[in-house]
Amino acid sequence: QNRPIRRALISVSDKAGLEDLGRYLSGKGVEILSTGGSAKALSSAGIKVTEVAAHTGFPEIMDGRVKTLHPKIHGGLLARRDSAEHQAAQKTHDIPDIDLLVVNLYPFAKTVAGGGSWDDCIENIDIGGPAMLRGAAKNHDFVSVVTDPADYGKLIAEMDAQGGGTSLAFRRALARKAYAHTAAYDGAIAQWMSEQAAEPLPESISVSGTRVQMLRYGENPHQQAAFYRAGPARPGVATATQLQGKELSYNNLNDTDAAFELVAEFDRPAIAIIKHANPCGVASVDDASKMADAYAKALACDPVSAFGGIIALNRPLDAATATEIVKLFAEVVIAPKISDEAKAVLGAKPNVRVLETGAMPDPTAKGLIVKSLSGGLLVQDRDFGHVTESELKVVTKRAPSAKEIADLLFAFRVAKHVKSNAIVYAKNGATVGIGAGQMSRVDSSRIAAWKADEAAKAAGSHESFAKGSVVASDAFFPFADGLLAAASAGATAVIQPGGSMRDADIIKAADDAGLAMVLTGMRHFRH
Ligand code: 93A
Repeated sequence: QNRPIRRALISVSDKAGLEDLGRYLSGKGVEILSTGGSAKALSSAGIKVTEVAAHTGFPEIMDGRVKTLHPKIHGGLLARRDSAEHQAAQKTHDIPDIDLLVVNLYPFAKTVAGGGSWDDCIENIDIGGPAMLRGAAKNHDFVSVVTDPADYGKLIAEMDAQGGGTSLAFRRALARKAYAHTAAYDGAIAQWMSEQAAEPLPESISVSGTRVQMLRYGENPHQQAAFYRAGPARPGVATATQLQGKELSYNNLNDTDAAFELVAEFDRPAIAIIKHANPCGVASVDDASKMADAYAKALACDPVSAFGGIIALNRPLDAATATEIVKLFAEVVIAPKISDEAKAVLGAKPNVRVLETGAMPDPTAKGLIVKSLSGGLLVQDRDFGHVTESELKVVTKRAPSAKEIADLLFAFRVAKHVKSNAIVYAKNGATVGIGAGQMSRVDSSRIAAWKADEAAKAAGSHESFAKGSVVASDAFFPFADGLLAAASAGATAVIQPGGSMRDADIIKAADDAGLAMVLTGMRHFRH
């Protein structure tokens, strides 16, 4: 249980607190092994160290790429002190025990964040450090492993309390932290590499497509229009089969695309109702047999605007849901599949355009978006950003509950598909107020809150739908006012990209208002 510490290996990039720790260990009679820079820092502070190279009899080579990658190091960290076989191997190959490992890794994330070159970033991928951390953490029955300078004090307190050793519970907690650290470290490398792999945009571009269909007119009756098929096929409005209804108009095509791309964002069964390419209600449910509930919740968000809307589903449309849909006038219904019973129900409303796509598009797939402006083309990656829970950074004193997290992610994914400035209130997997397309964020906040009040009134509720909701913003709050508007409307948690000059003020305002807030680090403007 309690293991003494007689030999330590110290190899740290962040030299903070190194001297104090070295002096303490030395004072306890611990033999210190150390790598180049760490050894230099320790010995210049008058602390006795043995260079790893002297210990292994093998020099640091290849600019330090190979310094601790030696059986004498890894054997010392991995040997079971209760195994006769391991001890025999140690004796044969002269491998002394290493009881404490203090390592913090090459600053990879910092190098990336500081705009380091490709070569700099690659050179800052630590190999020997994680290998030792993983080995020592695996052998935590016997070895203590520290990765964070903030834990040096805890190690010292533990050794003082345990007569110069450490307890198993302490070592196990350190091991957990070490694996969390190496996992996050490799995660950051993988993410950076995939970002770097992005194809550069071409030197020149020519847009070509095949005219599929002349449209009756464009956005307005005095504009000619046609639909052209172009680019790689993607399940959606351009490839769908139209089962019934009038010909799709220019605006129908545009709005239906927006609606279907929005519902593609969710793993859970979801329905969106779209007007003028903005959602007026989106709801998700836990089971595809409850799509009619999802429709009712989406409709309740803004029943006035929903009239004449486009309805998109990310699961098959069943008869129960179709029965609800036909009660109100809908322009278009789009779903990956329409059941035979649902087809029969929709057949009673022959003007409704019904589209079946066969599949859902991948929201994270890469692709280019082309937009024309006077005298040119604007080309960009499609917004394949898809924030997940592990990317959220809690910045307030209060962390959101699991239920709030689910609603926050839902709201943020909806906000991605709302014209900027976008503010989305959500509760129980459904939007309850959406503010879209305003020139000021605080106006979007106010509109979203007002919509939540109106929807509540329409439903005969005395309490605004925003009460107990969460709120998402597609871009950072430049001032605290938008956030405070959300808090006074009744939101309890906030999701937003962060990155404002005034983030500290905004976080303080959130804390003062008792809000939980997470930052995504990713913005979703949509114009
Ligand atoms: O290049 S490495 O991956 N090769 C190694 O064998 C190795 N061993 C330790 N980097 C390695 N380290 C890292 O060196 C440690 O993780 C630590 O970050 C750094 C400490 O080097 P120095 O003591 O020379 O400043």
